[in-house]
Amino acid sequence: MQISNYIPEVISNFQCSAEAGNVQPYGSGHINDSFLVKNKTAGGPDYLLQRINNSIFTNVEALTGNMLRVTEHLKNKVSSENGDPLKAVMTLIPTRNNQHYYLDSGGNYWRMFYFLKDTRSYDMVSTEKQAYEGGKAFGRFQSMLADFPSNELFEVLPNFHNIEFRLAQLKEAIASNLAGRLETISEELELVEAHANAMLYFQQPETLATLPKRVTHNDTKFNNVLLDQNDEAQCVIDLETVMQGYVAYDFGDAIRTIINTAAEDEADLGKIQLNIPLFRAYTRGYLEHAANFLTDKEIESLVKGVLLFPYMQGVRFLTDHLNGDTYYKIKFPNHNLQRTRAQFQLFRNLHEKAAEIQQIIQKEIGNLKTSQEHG
Ligand code: GN1
Ligand code: MG
Repeated sequence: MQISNYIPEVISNFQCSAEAGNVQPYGSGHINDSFLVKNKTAGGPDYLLQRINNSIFTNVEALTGNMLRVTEHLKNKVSSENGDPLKAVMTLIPTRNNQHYYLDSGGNYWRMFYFLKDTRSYDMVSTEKQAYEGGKAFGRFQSMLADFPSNELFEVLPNFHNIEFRLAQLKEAIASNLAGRLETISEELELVEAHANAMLYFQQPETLATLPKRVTHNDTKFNNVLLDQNDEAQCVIDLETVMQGYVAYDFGDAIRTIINTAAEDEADLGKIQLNIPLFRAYTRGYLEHAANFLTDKEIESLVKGVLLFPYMQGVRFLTDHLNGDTYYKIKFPNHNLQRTRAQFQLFRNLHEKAAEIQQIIQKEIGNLKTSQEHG
């Protein structure tokens, strides 16, 4: 049976007044299926319905528990600052049994949120204002969660951002060569090999001993921030991978989309360049909210995240390509290979400019300190 056939059953089991006949696919996620569901009554709230990919997110119960705790914490913070928690934070809709996910008769897991109207998300950033607002959104997100006991969060996807683990997965994929695609990727494997050791920063004992673990979002692509009609930050979405992590993970994964002048899967590698003004604007917005809790060691680590994320994303896409495209949704044959090449091109560019990137971060920190002293 097609997924959409379950939707009437699913909708009738959430505490909502959704119109089962008015459902459309929504968004550009690589893992879950999202739908926009309209309210039965004009003017009533619409809903975002998601089918959770249960082969990746195997413990939906614990994942939902994380989401509930995190959104409640964020909502309290927003309320105490006189903001509107319904606009600034995603709201999970309960089921008729007062759960926050629903298991349908076909074995699919679903969750539902209020749809935040008059907002937009961008796969690519085009203005400095958008980049700055994105930085503010994720900086604020981390800072509001800085007092949350991160060790109490369930580890939804163990080793999610552990590059040693990702490289081991790649090695396995090479050994099995399930899809028979090994011959065509020797250039990519050369790049992986050449930089593997330098990428182990976050796995080194010295780093582990000195870098604090915090609550991190772990999927800070720019399209996971909703901006309002004036392109101002409104809400951070896609909270399913919120876990304990390093702040540089979120910074690096965000920069992966912000600094790139092309799409994540751009086929024409010549179009993949670095937009430094957008990087600077994001960094400024981020640090304005995060600098007050970051340690010097964390600030130093940010550039490591910037290099790691396109590299690791490329490794993950390449692994999936070798395995026959079983993890990420693809739109055409060899899509994962095209994504890999685009991410590795971005990595090459960033690697060349790492010193400049580092200087910009330092300069923005310096500016912030000066303006605080004078303000
Ligand atoms: C996946 O589905 P989406 O777009 O939210 C992936 C992220 C990757 C991203 C690459 C659970 O996120 O880790 O960075 O694709 N999510 C998971 O675009 O693997
Ligand atoms: Mg995601």
